Amino acid sequence: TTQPVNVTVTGAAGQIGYALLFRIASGQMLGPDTPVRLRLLEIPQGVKAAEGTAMELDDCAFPLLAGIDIHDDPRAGFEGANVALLVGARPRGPGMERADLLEANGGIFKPQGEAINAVAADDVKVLVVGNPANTNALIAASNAPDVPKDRFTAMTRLDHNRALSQVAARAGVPVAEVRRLTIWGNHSASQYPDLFHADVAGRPGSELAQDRAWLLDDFVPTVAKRGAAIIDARGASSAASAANAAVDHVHDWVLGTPEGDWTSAGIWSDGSYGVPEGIMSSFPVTSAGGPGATWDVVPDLEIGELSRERIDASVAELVEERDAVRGLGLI
Ligand code: NAX
Repeated sequence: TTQPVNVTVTGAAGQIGYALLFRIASGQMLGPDTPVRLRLLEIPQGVKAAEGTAMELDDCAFPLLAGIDIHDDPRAGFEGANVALLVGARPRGPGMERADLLEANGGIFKPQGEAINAVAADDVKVLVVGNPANTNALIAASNAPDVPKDRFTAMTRLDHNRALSQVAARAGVPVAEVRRLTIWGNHSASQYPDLFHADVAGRPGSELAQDRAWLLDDFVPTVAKRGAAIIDARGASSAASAANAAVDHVHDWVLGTPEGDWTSAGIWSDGSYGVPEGIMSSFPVTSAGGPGATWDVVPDLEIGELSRERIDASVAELVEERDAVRGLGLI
């Protein structure tokens, strides 16, 4: 294809935006043959900083970058979007209750869902990064009735990549030799990184999982609480690794997951694995790539008792969040 792909990035002036835009413009997200046109969507206070980032993008002279425009109105920002990365969100402020957080984000993701419904391209693919990512994705999808639900996704790829890295380190193998890990549930501390089906340099992940103390007191909490550990060490939340995960997610969705492997993504549940239909939960997924590519849940995995409990607990949290945003009239 020589026709540029329209990529809208919200929160473009934020720290993830700064790490993300250059990767997209260089071709790392959609491949080396696909030109991109960037649409940056910010709130009015973020527009000037976004203009600065756009100047730097110009100064990279990326051969694949066909143009950049900047908007503070969602109807303009999502016009013709083929790929939409919803990064900007309202962070939890001091003393803010969960209901306040969900309501504040509803004020962002409801109008963005409506705008996507009205003006995005027919093939739009949406990735929600801004937290609480799963429920923000649910709000956006629910307010875009004409867009198939499977076009809306929430990012758990950073959790997935964190889990790959932890397993590789534990097993003493290169990270490229770890396959078929799964993040289940919510992108929150309740998430469940599952290595029972993994292939760790040719050995079953269940072997590593036999060390229950390591599994439950080290691996699972290290992955689930990695975001907090980064904030503690860096004095700022994950940015480059989050941007990298967003690039990976869209890359694999559009171009396909590697043969013999899968990845993790928050998707609209179709009821698979006992996860109630109509919540945005993370599953093991593959994509065949190409036009009209969808995330397909990996079928027929055997879920043991330990995994079942952990998945159910994270899913219960998602159901609570769904009920809360339903109560607020956001979905
Ligand atoms: P920043 O605060 O650096 O940037 C956010 C940007 O979004 C700001 O420039 C702000 O002006 C803009 N913004 C706010 N409301 C907007 C709206 N309605 N329309 C357009 N832009 C808007 O945050 P950053 O560190 O970039 O993080 C962005 C989001 O990613 C946060 O919600 C964060 O919690 C979330 N994360 C999600 C991760 C995941 O794995 N799903 C991991 C990393 C990150 O924590």
